[in-house]
Amino acid sequence: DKNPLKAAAEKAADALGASDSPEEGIPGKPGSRTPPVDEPTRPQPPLPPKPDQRGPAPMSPTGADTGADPADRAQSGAYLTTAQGARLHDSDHSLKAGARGPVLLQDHHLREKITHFDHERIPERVVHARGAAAHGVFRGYGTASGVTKAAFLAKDVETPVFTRFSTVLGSRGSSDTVRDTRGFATKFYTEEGVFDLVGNNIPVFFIQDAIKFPDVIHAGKPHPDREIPQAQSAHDTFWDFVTLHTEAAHHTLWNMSDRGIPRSYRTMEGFGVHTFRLVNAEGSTTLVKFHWKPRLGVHSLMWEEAQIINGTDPDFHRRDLADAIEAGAFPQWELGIQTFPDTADQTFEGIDLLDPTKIVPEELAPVQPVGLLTLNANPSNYFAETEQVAFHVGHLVPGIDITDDPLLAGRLFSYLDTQISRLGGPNFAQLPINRPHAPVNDMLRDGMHQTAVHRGVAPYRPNSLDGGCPFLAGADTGAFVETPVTVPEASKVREAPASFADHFSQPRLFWLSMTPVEREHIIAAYTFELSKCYEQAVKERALKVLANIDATLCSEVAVGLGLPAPRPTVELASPQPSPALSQLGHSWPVDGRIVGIVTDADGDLAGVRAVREAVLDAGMVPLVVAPTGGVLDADGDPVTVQRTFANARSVEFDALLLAGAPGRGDDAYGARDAKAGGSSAGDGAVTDPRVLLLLSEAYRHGKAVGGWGEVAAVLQAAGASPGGPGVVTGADSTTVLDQVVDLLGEHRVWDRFPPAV
Ligand code: HDE
Repeated sequence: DKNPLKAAAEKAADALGASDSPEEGIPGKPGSRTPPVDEPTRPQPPLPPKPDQRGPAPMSPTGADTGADPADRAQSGAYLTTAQGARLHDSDHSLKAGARGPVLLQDHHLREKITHFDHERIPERVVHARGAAAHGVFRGYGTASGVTKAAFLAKDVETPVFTRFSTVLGSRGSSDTVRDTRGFATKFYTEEGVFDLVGNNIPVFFIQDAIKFPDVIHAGKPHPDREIPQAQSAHDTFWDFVTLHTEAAHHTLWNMSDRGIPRSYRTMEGFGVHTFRLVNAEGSTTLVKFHWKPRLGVHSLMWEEAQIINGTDPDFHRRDLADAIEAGAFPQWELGIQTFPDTADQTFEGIDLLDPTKIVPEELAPVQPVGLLTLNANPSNYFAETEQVAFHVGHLVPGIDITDDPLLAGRLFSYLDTQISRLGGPNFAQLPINRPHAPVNDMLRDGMHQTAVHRGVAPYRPNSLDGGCPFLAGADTGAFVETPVTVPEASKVREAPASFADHFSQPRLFWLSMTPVEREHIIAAYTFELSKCYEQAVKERALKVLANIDATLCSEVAVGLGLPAPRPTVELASPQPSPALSQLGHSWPVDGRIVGIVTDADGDLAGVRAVREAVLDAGMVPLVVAPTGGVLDADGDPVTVQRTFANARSVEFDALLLAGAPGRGDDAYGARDAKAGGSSAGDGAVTDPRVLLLLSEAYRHGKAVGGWGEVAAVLQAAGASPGGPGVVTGADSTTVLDQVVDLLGEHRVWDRFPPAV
């Protein structure tokens, strides 16, 4: 009856190289043994091997068993072959006229190998190029049956899904922790066809009309002359656009808030952004907004942390998602809907539901849970799945329909269009990751990369040659029938409705809903980004926009830029704040959080062992950090080291604990091993500067730090005074940990940042 949380944490620990047993280590990780390599023996094994003779599936990078069935491998047979299946006897040397002679054109294998390689890349997505994805299941609670007939929501059923997270602006190889919006796209393989919920982690968008999409993306992408900066909004063209288009103020404010730098994909909310129209079995309609609520709470990075991670681990989010799933700590989100009556004016409490720059505060329309998403399997092949998956807001199933949001209208066109060029033709729905799980019987034929062998002679309707097949369904036999919405009589115009002109009341609502520390982060983000702009006019215009949101926000950013704060040009609204918009004030599960335990050979290793076990018991991951790799076994009971002072950086840890050293001499934490020399810890002891950096960064980033035994002087030297907010000390390692667990539940030690504005 093992604690399941502990079991998951132990797996996570193994995956991160935190195994305490040198025998069970991970290749390439400290304390690991190298697994035996199956050298090909001569003579070669007989062909063809039965699937169960092929040996285990390849190990994953973290060494965990992927559970993949070796029989599922795309490749089969024991021998290397050409693409045509002819066995090869050499793939390392070109065919030449003599060992030093010219290479012969007749070398088919050489030409095939290089030609295929030359065409391995496909165009990256024009936006959302960098992503990471996972398979999973969605369990409908059956609570939505009153508003929709879509079976995966209306019934208590399980639907397979594939979810891809992404940044928007960066190229495929850019860093994960840049300040940007994140995509959150989920493909539901329902029994009634594919439904895609193609959302973001920010509930509003920069623009109100899709015709502006090329403009906003051209402005956000790197400058066309030098193609810099990569994956950043901190540059002139972005700020030029968002200050000339004040409808962008709301989304920009979310980007400048902590939402722009999530801690993990697992701690992001997701939003469908547009208002959708649900249809129930009786044909009644309800307007809705979709929300994903993460089980681990909404949690963000600190800006400095994000910048350090960009250098130390640009794959931070991708790695976090894959490691968590591999360890069995499956990320979960609850899907919820805000519902609104489908009235002729399509507004709710005065908020225009067709305006994608507006939210409806949860306090006015609560988010009602309708199902649970669990991501439980990593892709087996990045290209085949994560890169080739094709989402589309137009992939709808009966019971879910669209509204007239003009942004949504353009998206309904764009996704299929872009995929035809990105995936090289119109047949990408046949790729395994895109194939519906419902039967497909279309009349689409031929085209590039057609892999189906269609039968029959009459791909047209009606026909008399193929027995009249296939037949048409009606609403009663599961057809998608468009809701017969009345379209008002109107003239053709290129205009926006008057309500779309309110650009400032909701940014103000967001600002007023933030806590003081969240506001400080927003001010710092605007100041940083605008200070990266060269054009004075852009900075001045940005301050004018901020003046229309809030006077303090504007004046604080103006101080940072060394510019005068302008006066507002609109009357500032007084909206009721929405506490649901703030990330603070909640306590969340701590599973999967990473606790660093810093020690050296003189440290209290019994205490290290005890706290390691207690961290695992709490469902978290312990990582022992010491001067060098290997094992510490001063007392004959070895402790495996997972990180060294040379490769550890504070950003990997959610909390840091120092192991005290009974009877330690003047050298604390391996100072004698540090070539760079040490710093005085105040009592004559010398501490390795890398330990001080670990601690001071963790402290600055609002993380719980502490230790047990004689650690006060080292903490003090790192600027983390014992007894200060979130600095926990005591005699016993596990008692200290108990307090750290409480602090971790709140994500950060917010008390460390007293209000300044
Ligand atoms: Fe997208 N968007 N978008 N978008 N979008 C794409 O489709 C587009 C918008 C979103 O992981 C593209 O296959 C237009 C809002 C996500 O594969 C493209 C407009 C929201 C992803 C496209 C928008 C999104 C995309 C690029 C303005 C949140 C990544 C590659 C009208 C609700 C999906 C592709 C994945 C990708 C067009 C605005 C979310 C070009 C024209 C608003 C999560 O078709």
